[in-house]
Amino acid sequence: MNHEQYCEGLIESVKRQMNERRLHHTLGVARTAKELARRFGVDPEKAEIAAILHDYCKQWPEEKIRKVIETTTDVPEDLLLYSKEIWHAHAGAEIVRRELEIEDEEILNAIRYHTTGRIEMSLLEKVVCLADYIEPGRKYPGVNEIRRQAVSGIDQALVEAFANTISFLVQRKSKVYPVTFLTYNNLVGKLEG
Ligand code: DGI
Ligand code: FE
Ligand code: FE
Repeated sequence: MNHEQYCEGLIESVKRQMNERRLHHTLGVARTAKELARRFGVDPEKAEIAAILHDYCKQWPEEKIRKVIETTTDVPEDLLLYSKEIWHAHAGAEIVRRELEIEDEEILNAIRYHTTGRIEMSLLEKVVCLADYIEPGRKYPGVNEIRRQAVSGIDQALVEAFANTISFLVQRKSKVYPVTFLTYNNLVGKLEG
């Protein structure tokens, strides 16, 4: 089986987990991740696989996602204290390991950290995270500035992206998962050199 056939199979599995709108987003992320991977010199096949799977359980019932997190040993203990919007990334990595036998740790980490980021993200993790922010279907205030930054560099673009998310959460007076701040600070530190 070649890469294209393998991806088609993954898309068939992904289709059963989500509505058409979420699938359309997923396919946009896959295309964008492949493009960014080529631009920034990471394995485009791994980027495509991680992107296809990145929101695998996003539309699963909350209780099912919580169960997965509670039965997985390497999920941060405080995750459940923060927005359920961030749970699907850690849970998704574990679920595709169990259900689709994805064993590549680089791919699993790209899924696991696509929402919150983490300190010292790999280039593959950055590519999937950024692709999620700027795929063609995304429309939110500030998205075009992130797309512009992506031309200069992936760290610049991610600083713009995390600044956007943090501002949005603070504006709503929502909690911010501390790792999101740490990721932002780490990237700003890299840019300041
Ligand atoms: O799954 P997607 O909608 O494609 O995108 P995502 O995985 O980046 O989900 C991000 C959502 O989670 C976004 O609407 C903001 C929300 N959120 C809530 N708390 C946090 C958070 N995002 C981050 N990065 N950190 C948080 O603490
Ligand atoms: Fe997501
Ligand atoms: Fe997404």
